[in-house]
Amino acid sequence: MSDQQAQKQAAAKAALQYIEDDMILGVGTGSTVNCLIELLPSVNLAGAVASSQVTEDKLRALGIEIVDLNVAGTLDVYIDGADEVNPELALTKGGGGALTREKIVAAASKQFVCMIDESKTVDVLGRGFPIPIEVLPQARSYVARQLAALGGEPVYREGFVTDYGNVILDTYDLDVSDAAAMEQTLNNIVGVVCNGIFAANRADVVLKASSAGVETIT
Ligand code: ABF
Repeated sequence: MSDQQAQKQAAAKAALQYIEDDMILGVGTGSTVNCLIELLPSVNLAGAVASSQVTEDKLRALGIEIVDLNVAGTLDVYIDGADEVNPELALTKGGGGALTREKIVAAASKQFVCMIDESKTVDVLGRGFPIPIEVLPQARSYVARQLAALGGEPVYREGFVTDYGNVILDTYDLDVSDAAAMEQTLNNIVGVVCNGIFAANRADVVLKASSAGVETIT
């Protein structure tokens, strides 16, 4: 097993302490979350709200009841991974393409617990990893021009369609030194459904695994 995989597993194990019996848990998407999902049979959940179809399918396969977010109401805890985390605990998410549903579940949760391995921490979002932007298919070209005008370099994620039938523009070179401001600027472009900067819905707790163990950052 690689060091990175071991760290993902360690972060997932540490996240278990935030889960209480009989709660409806918000469950994210990605390889770190997959480590958490493997551990969920050891806890007694009332159900789960899934942030993607892939996660939903994995939870169902374990016999965990899937609850519609509209029925669940406000969740106590949402646990997910991230592609990047900055010192203010703002995140880049959406490498797996599930950013819109992830942001909805994060917004509807009282506490967002984010599990990462040590490769995910950065000073400024968007310098290593592009910002994924979910766009209505018809607006793809228009939005790409607006992103270029902001100094970004959008790359169409070919062959990928989101759970909502939209497309993704992975955008390099945006100035994300003020994550909250850039999140808002991107939201204001007509045709953008959601962007992968999670500043308004930043993590409340980050569990960062490294070879030294798991650090809790708040
Ligand atoms: C999801 O999975 C995404 O928002 C993020 O892109 C990704 C993190 O992936 P992994 O845990 O596989 O590194 O949470």
